[in-house]
Amino acid sequence: MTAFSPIQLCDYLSRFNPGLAFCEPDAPVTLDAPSATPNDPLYPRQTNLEAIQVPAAWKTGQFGSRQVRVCVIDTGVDYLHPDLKANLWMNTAEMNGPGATAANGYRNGIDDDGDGIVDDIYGANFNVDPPTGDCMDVHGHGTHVSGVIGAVGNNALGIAGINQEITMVPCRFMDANGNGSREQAIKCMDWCLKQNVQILSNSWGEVPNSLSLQTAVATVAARGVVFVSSAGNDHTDNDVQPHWPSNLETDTTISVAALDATGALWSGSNYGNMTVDIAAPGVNVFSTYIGDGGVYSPLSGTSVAVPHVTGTAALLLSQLVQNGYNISTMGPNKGYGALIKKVIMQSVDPLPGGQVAWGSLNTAAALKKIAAMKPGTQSGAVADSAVTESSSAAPSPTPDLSSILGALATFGGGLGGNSPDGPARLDGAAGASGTPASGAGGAAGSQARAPPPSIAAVMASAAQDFAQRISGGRKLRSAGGLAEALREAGHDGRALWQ
Ligand SMILES: [Ca+2]
Ligand SMILES: [Ca+2]
Ligand SMILES: [Ca+2]
Repeated sequence: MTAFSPIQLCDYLSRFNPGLAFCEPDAPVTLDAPSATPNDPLYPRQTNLEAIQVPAAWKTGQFGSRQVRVCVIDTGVDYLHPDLKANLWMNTAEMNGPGATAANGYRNGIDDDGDGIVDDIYGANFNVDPPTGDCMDVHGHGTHVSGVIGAVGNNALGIAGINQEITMVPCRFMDANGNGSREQAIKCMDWCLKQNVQILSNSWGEVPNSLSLQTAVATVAARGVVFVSSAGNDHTDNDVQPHWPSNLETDTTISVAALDATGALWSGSNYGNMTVDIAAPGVNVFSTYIGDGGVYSPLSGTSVAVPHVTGTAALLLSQLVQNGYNISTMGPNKGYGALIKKVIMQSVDPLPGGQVAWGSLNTAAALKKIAAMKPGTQSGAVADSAVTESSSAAPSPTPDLSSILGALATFGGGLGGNSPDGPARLDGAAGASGTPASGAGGAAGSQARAPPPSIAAVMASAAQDFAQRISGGRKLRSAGGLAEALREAGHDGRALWQ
């Protein structure tokens, strides 16, 4: 059969459709399909991806999945950024509320999904009281982190995220200057869990430790949710001088140091043979930023290293989805956080010097370990004994974080279990020079108030219980371990403040 020319085709169609208003030649339809060599024009500047073997991971055909949800607990996200928008969460329950239309931005003034936030269409903002649904980033930090995790890939625009497809859920707890508090961060964790996320990305730190923080992180771990956090930018040893929350140790928490462009530990990064798990690129990393029309910028710090681990964890979960796993963390399911941590730690490249517990992140090696893993089968490539933490125990009742917050709120004022609430600090907002950010905060809050003993006792007991459950009865890694932190917190909460 001879192919019609466009004009012949028009003639042909017109014969049978006298009312035909117009016709035009067909053209191939192109999708923004992911690619192992994405066409994003700034991709050549993303040497950070090559450093952790992301292109090799993509070559296996794994580019991420919309079914994987990552909460970015930070300064918010520019949800209008053209290179992020398609990979951001949108709350369909709020969008389908009565009277919610595109014209009013789906804002009907009602908390349609009952998660405590009115019109949280793109995310939530706990930096203000009462919290709102406005998670727009007016700082830049959260937008940068998000781009590393999941900027839209192969859309001929900007950069590609480690996950070319993903669902990112922004929770803002910091203001335009990068100031937030531990209490606000815990509220974000609580809200994020309600959205059935599988990973929490935390590029902040230097908050005072407390039973409330420990309990919150333990609750995250009990749900099987991965908790990635930054080791800090003071070039200090976290084994000696604890950094929170990164020093909290569970089977799903990962503390991240930063590497420079040569693959050595960045001169500003905190370290710790016992308390820092892994290192990832953190100097002059190019990613999305705030600004009109879609802006990009380099940043440095352990903050920037975190999303490399977060993004890798998300890519692994996408592979599990593809292999038939149900990765939901909603009860009665328990997520795969412990497995994901184990796989990432057992796939590192060596980092000489013992500056971190495991080594440098290798995304392709981690993905390879689980490529053939199927539900109900033993994970042959993953050694059970190589990580100090226990493997996932049987599903246990999930504590409700909001009830913990409610109990603590009765203390009045800040949410301190043993120490006052204090400012949280971004672990890295440095510019292209790679110098560490001085950050905000660093000063302790008001004098510690002794909480009512009865509630404190209940909290201690609950946290001990979580620690016991998570450790499976085994001793957690020593310095910075949750059990140790609990003991120290019971001794003197203020001693834990940096
Ligand atoms: Ca809501
Ligand atoms: Ca609504
Ligand atoms: Ca892009």
